Amino acid sequence: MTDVVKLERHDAIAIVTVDNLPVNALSAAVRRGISESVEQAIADPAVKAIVLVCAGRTFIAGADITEFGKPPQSPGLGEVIAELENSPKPIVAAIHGTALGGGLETALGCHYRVAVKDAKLGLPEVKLGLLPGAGGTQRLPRAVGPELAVKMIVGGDPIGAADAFKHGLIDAIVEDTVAGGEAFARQVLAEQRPLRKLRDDDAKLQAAKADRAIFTDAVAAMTKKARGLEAPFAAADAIGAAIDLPFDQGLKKEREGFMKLVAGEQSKAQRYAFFAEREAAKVSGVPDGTRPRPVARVAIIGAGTMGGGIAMSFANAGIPVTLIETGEEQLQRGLGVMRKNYDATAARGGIPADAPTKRMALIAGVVGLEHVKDADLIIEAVFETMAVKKEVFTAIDAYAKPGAVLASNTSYLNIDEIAQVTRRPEDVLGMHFFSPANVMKLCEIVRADKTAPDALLTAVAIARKIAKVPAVVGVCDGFVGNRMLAARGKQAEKLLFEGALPQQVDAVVTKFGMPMGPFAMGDLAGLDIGWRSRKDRGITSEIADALCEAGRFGQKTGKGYYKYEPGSRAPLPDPEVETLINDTLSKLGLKRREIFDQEILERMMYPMINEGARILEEGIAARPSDIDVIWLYGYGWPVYRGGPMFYADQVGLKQIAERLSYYARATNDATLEPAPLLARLAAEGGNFAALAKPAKAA
Ligand code: 3H9
Repeated sequence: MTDVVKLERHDAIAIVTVDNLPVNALSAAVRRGISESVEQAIADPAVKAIVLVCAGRTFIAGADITEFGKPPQSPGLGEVIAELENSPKPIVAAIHGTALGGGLETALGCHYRVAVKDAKLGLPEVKLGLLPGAGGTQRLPRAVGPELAVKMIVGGDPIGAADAFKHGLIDAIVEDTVAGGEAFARQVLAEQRPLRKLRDDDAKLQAAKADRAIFTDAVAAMTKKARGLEAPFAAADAIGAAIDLPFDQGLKKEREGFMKLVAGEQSKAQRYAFFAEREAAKVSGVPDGTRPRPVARVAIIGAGTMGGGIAMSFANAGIPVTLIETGEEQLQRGLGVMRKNYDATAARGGIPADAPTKRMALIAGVVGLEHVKDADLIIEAVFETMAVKKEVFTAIDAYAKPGAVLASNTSYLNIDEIAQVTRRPEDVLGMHFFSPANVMKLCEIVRADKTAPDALLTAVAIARKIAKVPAVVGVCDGFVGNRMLAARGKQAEKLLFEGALPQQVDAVVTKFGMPMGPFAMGDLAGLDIGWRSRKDRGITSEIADALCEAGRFGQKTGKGYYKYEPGSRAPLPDPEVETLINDTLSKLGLKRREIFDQEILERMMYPMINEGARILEEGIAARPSDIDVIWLYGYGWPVYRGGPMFYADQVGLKQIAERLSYYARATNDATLEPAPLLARLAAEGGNFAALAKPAKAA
């Protein structure tokens, strides 16, 4: 019919195949193709039933996200779905891969759905700051009941075929989409008519109509973590309309909600983040045809918090790990912590009951660095000093097999220097995981001077395989994330000397959407670490030093910038800290001034953005979007604000440059002057987005 949709006939069964790689997104051509094919099949007297299938790796994975924000093209998806639903001949959607968003909505417009056993079905629109806009909020509750519909639509996670079958979302599990779909279609030919249209089937809504708490409780549970986000609440409203209103009115309500969200700032940021994440996996400056090296076994050195978390990430992906410690006691302690973590997750229902044993079985704990010899990738996660790292890398070099990739999990040390102690610097790079490493999704992949392209791609590929989001960065102190964080930390500290209190600074940062402010974060990490390092370097920071001298090391001592009730991690403002700050300032002859929240916000965010600009200038990050990915996945930057560089473009670079210059003068701090790149873009009326360089696919 068209290039992207084909129509064939197998006797009485018409097969409509969508073939729009890579994920069969519903572009205008696909919508037109489905509509025309179905029309033709209906008109053909020899056709008695229609099967809708997809070529390639997946059923339709949704609307074409790149079309959002552009003028709409006919036919709209809603119209196509109505055509399917109103077809006088039964239509069977046969699903493999992932039927997502508009893809599942298309399937919900069909009279029957079948799927292969590893298929997944979901409405993930909330993750793009949207709600399902082609009837999903009205048909899914009618297919599976409002409770599960809320879970799937407001939460955005897909379900597997077995669950889908159990809850009536699909009618059968088949071996193969075309053969299985066709066989199913023949089977239902003789079934009683009229055909079932989900729009007319209110049976599963009755319980929630009688007792609205079924719906509101489900919404409350699913929106608990939706702070600051608009889409989950709008999606819940649309599902509520399915319960309260006739189908067509519910559909209208859904449409209004969708149109509002798709035009809004949040969805724009979330769609940007979706593509930024995929872009980050494409590495620039790698010759065409470079392939990652195979990785069958990984060795991790160090069974502490980081090493253990990294080992769990590999075991979670089914990759065998050799976990190496220097002594039996440390090893057993590390393995014990991992087992406890797994058990706790299983007890919460986060993983199947047998998963802890299965995953621990993939982790072989051993003592002695010689055990790295079988590994294709070795990740060092030992104490953060250069001397220790060098010692460990010298030993790895002695034992590792040729071609193994040697990675350090350092969060700031110079990888070039580490690589120099080996005879194979081309195999050395950084893989900087974030704590807790089994939870946090970011992995900064640090490309050193001599890192070979295929070693780099190996790290990127394996990071994706263990469900991390990789971002390639260059060597500098703190790499991208921690270097920008340090720029923010410096301002946070200065604000205390000028009159702000920790809770005021933190409140501005959390109101912006970050999970924690800098002072609560300091308390969590432990203030004694910075204190010791300042002492070593002969540096003072009078307020932080005074806190440590008073034994206030943060959460671990129940007191830091805040106080903590026993057993609680909730930071409580402490009048003693205010007194301590006042005393320190009077000793230094400083006076507190009133500082408004807007100043705090600007001084928390703009210096970070400025540092981001320097990072781009120096080529430490290849693209502004890579920096955004690092903040989204490593530091909990709110996805609806896209990331610091995206946010900067929204505020306007001219405004940011002006404010930075102002603060440079007002606080006598030349480091706040706009970086040359930022100053240039601001003067030209430019933005970071325009700098995005296309990369070659990894
Ligand atoms: C929606 O449906 C709204 C409707 O309710 C209402 C309409 C009125 N569009 O992720 P991958 C690209 S909203 C355009 O690396 P995987 C992606 O950018 C949509 N492009 O593969 C990448 O391009 P490139 C609801 C898309 O195997 C390539 O495909 N649906 C789309 O790891 C491969 O992607 C969703 O939110 C798209 N919809 O994962 C699903 N999807 O190679 C979004 C992907 O140039 N998609 N691309 O970098 C996904 O979750 C994953 O892509 C999927 C495959 C699980 C499907």
